[in-house]
Amino acid sequence: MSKKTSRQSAQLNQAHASLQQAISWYSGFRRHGNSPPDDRLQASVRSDLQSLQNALDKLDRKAIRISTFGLVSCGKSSLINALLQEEVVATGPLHGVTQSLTILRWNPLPEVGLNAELIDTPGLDEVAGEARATMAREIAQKSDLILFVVAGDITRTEYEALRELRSTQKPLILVFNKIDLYPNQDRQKIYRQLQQLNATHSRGGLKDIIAPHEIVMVAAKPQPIQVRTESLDGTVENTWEHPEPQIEELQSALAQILQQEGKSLLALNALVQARDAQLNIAHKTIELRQSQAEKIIDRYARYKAIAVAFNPIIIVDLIGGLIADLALIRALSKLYGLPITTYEAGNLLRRIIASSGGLLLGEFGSSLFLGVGKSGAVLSSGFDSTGAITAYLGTATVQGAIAGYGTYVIGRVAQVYLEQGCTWGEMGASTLIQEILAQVEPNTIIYRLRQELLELV
Ligand SMILES: Nc1nc2c(ncn2[C@@H]2O[C@H](COP(=O)(O)OP(=O)(O)O)[C@@H](O)[C@H]2O)c(=O)[nH]1
Ligand SMILES: [Mg+2]
Repeated sequence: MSKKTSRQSAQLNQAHASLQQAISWYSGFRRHGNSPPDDRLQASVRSDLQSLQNALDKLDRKAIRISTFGLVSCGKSSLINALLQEEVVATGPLHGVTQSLTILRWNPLPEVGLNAELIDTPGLDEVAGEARATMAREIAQKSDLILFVVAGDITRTEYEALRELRSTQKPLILVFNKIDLYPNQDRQKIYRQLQQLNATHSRGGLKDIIAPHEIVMVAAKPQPIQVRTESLDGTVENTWEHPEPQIEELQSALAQILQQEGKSLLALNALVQARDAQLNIAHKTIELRQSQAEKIIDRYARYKAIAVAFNPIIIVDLIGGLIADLALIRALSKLYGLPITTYEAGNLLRRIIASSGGLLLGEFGSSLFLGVGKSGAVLSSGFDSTGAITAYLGTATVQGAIAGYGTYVIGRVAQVYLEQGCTWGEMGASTLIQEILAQVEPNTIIYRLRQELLELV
C-alpha cells in the first residue's frame, strides 16, 4: 500500500472513530449531569442525532455520493446510464422524464475499495426559484462530488445554479454533454464563456467559477445515425445505428479523483456533517437551558465578588478567583451535558483569559492596587480604627464588584466556547478536519477547496 493510500485509510478510520465517539456521547448525554432527561431537548436534537448516524452509516458503506445537476434534457439520466453501461434510468426528449431523486449503486474501481452512489435528479428548471436553490443546496450537502451537466451555451439559470453549488464547497466537474451535436465546442471556449458570465453577474464575488481542467467533454447518448443499405436486388433499407457513448474523459477524471482523494473526501464530508450536527446540538442545548445557566452564572459571580472582597491577601484573591471561574465552567458544561474534561476546562479558561485579556488585566490590576491598599489597611491598623475598616470595605467592594463582573463575562464567553468547543477535542470533528486539510496534496480538488473549508472550521 502506498503512503498516500495508507494516509487516506487512516483519515477514514479517524473519521469513523470521531463519529462513533460523538454518537456514543450524545445518545447518552441527556442523562448526564444533574439534569433529568429533557423531552423537549430530546425532540429538538433528534434530527441532528440522525444526521450523525447517517454520516457514520455512509462511512461504513464507503460510499462516495456523486450527484448530477443540470437543466432538463441536458442528458443527466443518459450520463448515468453511460457510466453504469446499462439503461437503468429512463431518458427522453420530453420535459420531466426524471421526476424524483434516484440513487444508483455503482462500483467503478473495485481496487480502490470505494463504492459510489450516483444520484439522478430532476432538471433545475423544473423547480421554481427559491425551491430550486433549496433543493440544490440540500442535494449538494449530501454529495461528495457534483457533476454539473450542460449541453450547448451556458444560460443565466445554469450560471446561477453553478454559483450556488460552488458555495457549498463541494468538488464539482462541469460535464459538457452532446459533443456530437457541438463538434466545434472546446474546453477553453466554455471556460471563457463562464468567465464572461462571471464578470457580468458575480457582483464581485467569485474570482474563478471553475478551472479549465475541471471541464470534461462527453457524448452520453450520441444521436442515432441513419444507415441506408441497398441490397443487390435494389431494395433499400434504412436502419438506425446507435453510436457508443463517448465518456472517457469523465471516466478518467472520476478515476483520478477517486484514487487520489476519494477516501479523504469521504472522511472530510462525514466530519463536516458531524461537526454541523454537533454544533446544532450544542446550540439547541444552550438555548434551552439559558435561564438555568443565567442562575448559575449569577451565583458564581456573587460568590467570587464576596470571596475576593473579604479576602485580604492579593495572591489568594487571584487564585481563588481562577478556581471560582474554573468551577463555573465545569458547572456550565455539566448543566449542558456537553463534553468537557478538566484539562479542556483549563484550556478554555486560558483561552478566555487570552481573549478577554483587558478584563482580566483589570481584575489583576485592581487586585494589585486595591489589594495592596486593602492588605495595607489591615496590616497597618489591624482593623482597629473605623477609618481603616471603611477604607478596607470601600476598596473591597470595588474589587469584589470588578471580580464579580469578570466572572459574569467569563460565564458568557464560556457559553460561546462550549457551543463551539465540543468539536475541538482530541478526536473532535473540527480538529480532524483541520488535520486532513493540512495533509492535502497541491494538485487535488480538496486543495482547491481548502481555503473555504478552513474558513468554515
Ligand atoms: N445528441 C445527443 N443527444 C443526447 C445525448 N445525451 C442525451 N441525449 C438526449 O437528450 C434527451 C434528454 O436526455 P435525458 O438523459 O433524459 O436528460 P435529463 O433530463 O437531463 O435526464 C434524450 O432524448 C437523449 O437521447 C448526447 O450525448 N448526444
Ligand atoms: Mg433525467
